[in-house]
Amino acid sequence: MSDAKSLKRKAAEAAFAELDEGLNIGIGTGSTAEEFVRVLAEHVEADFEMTGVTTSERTETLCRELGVPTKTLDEIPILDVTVDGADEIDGDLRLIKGGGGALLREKIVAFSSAKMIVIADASKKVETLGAFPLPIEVNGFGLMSTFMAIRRVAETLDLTGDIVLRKNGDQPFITDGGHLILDASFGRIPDPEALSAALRSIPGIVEHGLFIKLASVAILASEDGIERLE
Ligand code: ABF
Repeated sequence: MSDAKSLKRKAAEAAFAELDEGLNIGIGTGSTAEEFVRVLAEHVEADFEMTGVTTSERTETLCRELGVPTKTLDEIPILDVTVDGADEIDGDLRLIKGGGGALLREKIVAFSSAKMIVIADASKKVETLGAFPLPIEVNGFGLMSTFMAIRRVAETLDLTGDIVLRKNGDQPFITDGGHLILDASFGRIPDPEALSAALRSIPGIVEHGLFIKLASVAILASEDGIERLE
């Protein structure tokens, strides 16, 4: 197992160790969340009881392949816990998510959960959010107008930088919900709450990748061991 993969596995195992049997668990997206699915699958095979609600078609497919039982969020609208990865995590447990393109379902599932455990390798911890481009999921209708509105509201917060349409090869990347993603390279986001509120005022934005007051715990794995933030 590569070093990076083994750190993800370590974080996933530490998150699993915090779970009781019989829970309804939101399951995130991305390579770290996939390690968590693998850990779950091993325990399910040994008769550990749980039900998962996945945050993407990609995670749903992996759960099916590995025999992790899932239901839809409509079948289980309130979850005990969600375990998911992140692109950046700051000291106040504010996150940037959406690098994997699943931010809308991830946010809906996290919001529907009593608790959100973030798992990551320690390199995801940052002083200030923003080095990772902020993913913003937008409706295809009026794309240019939404793009310009994002620029405008960002400038009122002194945030500048490239905003680009995410591509999949030479085609626009399409989310599981059928939307597009704009990746905004602001560099530093000193006031994530203000940016979140400003983006929320733009009708063409479906959701953005700032997760604020959603994570309860972050489990960060490094060569030195596990750091737990809460
Ligand atoms: C999901 O996967 C996303 O919100 C985040 O963008 C990404 C992290 O991916 P990885 O675990 O592969 O670094 O959690």
